Amino acid sequence: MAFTLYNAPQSTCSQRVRFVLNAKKLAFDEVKLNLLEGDQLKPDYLKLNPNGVVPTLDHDGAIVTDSTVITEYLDEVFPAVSFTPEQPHARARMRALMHFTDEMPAASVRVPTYNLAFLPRFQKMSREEFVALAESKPLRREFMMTMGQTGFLQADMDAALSRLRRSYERMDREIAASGGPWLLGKDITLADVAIMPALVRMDDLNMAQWQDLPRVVTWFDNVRAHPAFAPTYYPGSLLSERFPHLKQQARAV
Ligand SMILES: N[C@@H](CCC(=O)N[C@@H](CS)C(=O)NCC(=O)O)C(=O)O
Repeated sequence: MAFTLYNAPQSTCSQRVRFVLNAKKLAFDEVKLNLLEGDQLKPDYLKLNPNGVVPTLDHDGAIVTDSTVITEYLDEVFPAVSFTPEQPHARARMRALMHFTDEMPAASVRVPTYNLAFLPRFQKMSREEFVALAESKPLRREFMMTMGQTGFLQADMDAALSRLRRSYERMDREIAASGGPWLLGKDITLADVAIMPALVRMDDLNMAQWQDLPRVVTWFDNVRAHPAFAPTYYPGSLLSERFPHLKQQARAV
């Protein structure tokens, strides 16, 4: 049994999959793609993942894409350390939270990420180079063109931060309703794994806005204390390690 994970150290979607592999103690080879250099858009990689994004898992030749799908796949195939509740209704709630996460915090976190980390690189490109880059991205063409070479507008940034804030408030309500300490109660599930990287990213950008929500503060402490956390966030996994200017800059946003 062999796993190869095509991923990127700082990619939030990749971090979900690394967390589950590490928690299950499944050894895996990592192919690290340089997303800024466009490794994810090369023809050989597009054959594995036509969306041109990471992560992609190769399990003995079986290719699985999309981070939440990969984490569910791993939980089905290796259920010994389970992240999925037994009871069907609890499973449905877990999946609903995963959908919420992809729609709200995981999507919103891209706005500050791109504005703060990637924009300086895009600004150095000619218009033609930038448009060609945007057009080469199967999923993110319009996102890139909206950002343009001057960055997302303050209104876009404010909207993303508002959506993130509402996501923390939703977490708070879910933890309160389930009795915590995790979103669905006493056991960590894939719903917790799905939302984890968004909070880690915002904390890394010095933009954590959940300090007044003690249940979320405790949740964040717990996720960072989980044995799978440190091997997942190995050195080089935080954006601020690659772009040290970020911590300073974020304060000014
Ligand atoms: N829904 C996909 C989204 C994957 C995704 O957006 N990956 C980002 C990194 S977190 C990526 O590869 N971006 C490269 C690009 O936009 O060109 C998943 O969860 O796997």
